Amino acid sequence: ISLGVVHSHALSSSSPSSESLKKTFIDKCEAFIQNNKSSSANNCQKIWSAFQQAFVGRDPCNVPMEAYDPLIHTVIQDPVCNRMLFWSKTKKIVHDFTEKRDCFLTLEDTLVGFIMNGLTWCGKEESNETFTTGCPGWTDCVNNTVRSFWNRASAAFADAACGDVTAMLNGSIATPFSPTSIFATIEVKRFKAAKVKSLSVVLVTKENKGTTCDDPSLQDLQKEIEPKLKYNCKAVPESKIQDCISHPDTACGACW
Ligand code: AVW
Repeated sequence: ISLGVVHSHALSSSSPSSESLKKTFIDKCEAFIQNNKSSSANNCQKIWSAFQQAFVGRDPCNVPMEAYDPLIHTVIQDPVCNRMLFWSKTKKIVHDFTEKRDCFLTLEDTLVGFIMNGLTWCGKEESNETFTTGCPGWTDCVNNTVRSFWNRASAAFADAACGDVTAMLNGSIATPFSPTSIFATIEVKRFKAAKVKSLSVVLVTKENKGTTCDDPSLQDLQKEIEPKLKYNCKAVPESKIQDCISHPDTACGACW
């Protein structure tokens, strides 16, 4: 089955320092479109304009997620039912996994997620400039330029969810369903039973240690989703996922 998605992680991961954010943005945007023909209706210049208006000339600690609405509405992105992969505290293993195979799609495999992954940016009051250094960190202020982007992009990704959705959570930490995570505060709240049939949690564990699917935080997750939405959870040893990463020919369905 062709998803019309080519994982483009390898194309560019360099971060700009003195080089302009615009060039990095347009280059990554065009590289993505080259490799994902299903997104060829997008215009990178138009997307850049919609993106930069969210934060240029604004206090970098006062950019609400709604500032990125024009960006989200400018991007043309096909929903990919049954293949959407959400994650929390599992960034590395999830992307090592999706990089090797086309059966799952994360936010970072979509156009805006791919472009902004690894980048830092912000504006300044009374300035037309775009900065890539000296920007507020993730927890320095609630409405910071970068965090609001990821909140808004995550909301759009979750709004597009349909069919069977998967979430890879970390079974090596005390609270795999962290109440302050983007997954808990934004994504789960947007799964609608009218479109989403089921939520399958893959709890990545270190060899029979750590949390299990009975964990209280996962019970909270189950309570949080609409009752019509089916829920299941499976603890999967990290080594099993690592095996699947090393053997990309293994069918995705055999990985957990
Ligand atoms: P995460 P989420 N300081 O692994 O559920 C700096 O907690 O929130 O998973 N950077 C941070 C901080 C922090 N305190 N907290 C989070 N981040 C950044 C989008 C950092 O880059 C996808 F669709 C970390 O790797 C997933 O389903 C990233 O946020 C979901 O949202 C994820 O934090 C993952 O977000």
